[in-house]
Amino acid sequence: MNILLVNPPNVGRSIPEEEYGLTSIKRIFRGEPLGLETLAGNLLGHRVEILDLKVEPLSSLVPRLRSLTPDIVGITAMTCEANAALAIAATVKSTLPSATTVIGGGHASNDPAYFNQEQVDFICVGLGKLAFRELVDAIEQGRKEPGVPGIAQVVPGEALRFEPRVPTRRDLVEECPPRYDLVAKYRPEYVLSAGAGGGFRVGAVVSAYGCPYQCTFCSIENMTHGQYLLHEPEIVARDLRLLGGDVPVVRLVDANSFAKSRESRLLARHLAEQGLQRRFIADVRADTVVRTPSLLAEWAEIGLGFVVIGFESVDDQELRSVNKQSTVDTYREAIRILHELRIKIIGDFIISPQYTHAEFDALERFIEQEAIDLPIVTVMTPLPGTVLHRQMREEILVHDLDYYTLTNAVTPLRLPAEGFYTRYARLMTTNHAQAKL
Ligand code: B12
Ligand code: SF4
Repeated sequence: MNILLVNPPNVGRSIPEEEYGLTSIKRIFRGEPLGLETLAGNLLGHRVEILDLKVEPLSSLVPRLRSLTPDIVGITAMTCEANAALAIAATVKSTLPSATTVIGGGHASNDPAYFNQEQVDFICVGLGKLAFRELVDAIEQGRKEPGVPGIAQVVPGEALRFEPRVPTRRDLVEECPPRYDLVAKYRPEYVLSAGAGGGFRVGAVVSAYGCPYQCTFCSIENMTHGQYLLHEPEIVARDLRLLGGDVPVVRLVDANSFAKSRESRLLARHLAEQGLQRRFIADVRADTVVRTPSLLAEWAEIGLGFVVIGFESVDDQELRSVNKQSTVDTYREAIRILHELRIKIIGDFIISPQYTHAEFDALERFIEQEAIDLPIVTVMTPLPGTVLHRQMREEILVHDLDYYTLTNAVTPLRLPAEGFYTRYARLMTTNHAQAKL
């Protein structure tokens, strides 16, 4: 069968970018759609193409549909891309009415019912590498009701029913690598760039899926039913080799890298033995750094150059309220260790729409005093499917998912909108201009 996998455009509304002069966010990270490359890896025997609409114009969709005439079109989507994914599915149906449309990814895994609409045929809830393959096989065999765990069949107007899929190592189908070759022509566009530091080509590799923690705002838990699944070191090494030596920076796109210290040490040693040093970026918790500084040191030796740390807040009470299971003291210690190891820090912070000038001041002070190399500040957003969403449901003022780019207040502000967004835009613009990566 012919299968087209589509990455939606870089969409979404952003009030600080549209109205308050913020321009730096979308420039910093551009990345490959590894989820789609991963699905493609387990579709041997089919003709598979990837259309990355974050690189190509949206107008390329219809010509590509006409030239490939796919039997199945798979679309990935985060929450802010949910409406874009629905629009793409509608275009597929109007261009090729017989094609089957499947939506998967972050939003589908957290709020599958959102896609229970007529232009969609199936929704993949959670990891899709094995589930999608099983669905494709069922479609090829002409089964009307595929009954694949983790795949919901759309019935508009009725409640969505499907058997959940709790993933195991089997779902990783480790023997089939991601199809990096399918995005080879886009590779020069996948860059990390910030401030005075210039840009680097960046590639993506997974070493772990899911996360053992449950921060209330985070949508990762539903991707894996709370499981934390690791790839074998040989698999990570294979994927690094396939990605190629001409991609100097590799982002481990795990939600939480190094959460199992023994396994992470074995991985570092295996990569060192194989001569697979790269400039790595990894998302690491601050308490992991404090608990196992020697692990970070081993990774620094094989090239760990940047860590992304979800600090979220610089106030212990706020950290407790989102179940972060960490403290500001731990943050300061982690930062000290990382500075000593010369590992650069990309710090994720979440500001609450309830912030006043005092909280903005405290955050600015922390970022400056602790010399965070690149702060990324987002606005607390109750993403559908998360605990935070259940807690704040009644307070949500903006329901249009186009605004769920994490840069807008979708719940009430305490400061006047102009004051809030002006400070937010200033915080990001100043820090990004000074960033050196
Ligand atoms: C790399 C990345 C990006 C990249 C590229 C992503 C891309 N598709 O092109 C870039 C830098 C562009 C990006 C941008 C943003 N991102 Co981002 N990103 C990630 C990150 C770190 C890794 C994603 C990844 O590659 N995972 C590895 C692959 C293998 O897994 P996967 O994509 O989940 O795919 C599997 C399943 O989901 C499923 N699946 C996925 N798609 C499909 C499709 C079908 C048909 C099927 C059957 C199955 C399926 O099967 C796959 C294989 O098992 C995640 C965090 C994380 N660790 O997940 C955040 C994450 C996805 N991003 C997030 C956010 C918020 C954003 C931004 C809004 C940030 C911002 N404020 O600018 C923007 C939005 C872009 C836009 N449209 O404007 C959130 C999404 C939360 C949500 N529910 O919406 C995440 C979860 C991080 C977080 N903070 O919580 N991002
Ligand atoms: S925010 Fe980070 S530590 Fe918390 S649940 Fe999500 S991935 Fe895990």
